Amino acid sequence: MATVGIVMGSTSDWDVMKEAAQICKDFGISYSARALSAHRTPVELEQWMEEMEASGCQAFIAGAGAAAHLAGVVAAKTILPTFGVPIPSKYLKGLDSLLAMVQMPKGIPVSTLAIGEAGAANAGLSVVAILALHDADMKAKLINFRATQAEKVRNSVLPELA
Ligand code: RP5
Repeated sequence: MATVGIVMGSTSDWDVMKEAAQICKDFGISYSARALSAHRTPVELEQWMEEMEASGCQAFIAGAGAAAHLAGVVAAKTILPTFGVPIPSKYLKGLDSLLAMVQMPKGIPVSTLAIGEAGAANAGLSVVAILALHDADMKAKLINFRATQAEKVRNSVLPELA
């Protein structure tokens, strides 16, 4: 049983998508991460999603690059919240991925985050926020995360001019 399903179009996406997995780990949320493609392995993607839903998954995070339709396909197959992470692509640097994900037609939403690592981490944090709605322990962890982050900024010191 995994609470979050993290899927990406290729193993080459893992360097970015591991940020989402790290957030899940840090907050004690179980996850299952797989490289499954909407166009290379559509049957396996559907099977994995069915297994995830049957075992209590509560949200999906999907990362893909270039013609990044994976998150849209995932969203089409579930009513669970689906977050999309645009992966930086070789030639268009992820702008293609971002536009493909964020321009979903009305009716099947993909909640799309920023391109790259920040987007992947924020997808994880978005799932944390959803779980925190009905989980006091998760809510406390998220408040503590924000406080720690703010404290780092408060304590930061800019370098002196030469
Ligand atoms: C997309 O094509 C994947 O999500 C990946 O970002 C991109 C390149 O895949 P590989 O050629 O590295 O497998 O489907």
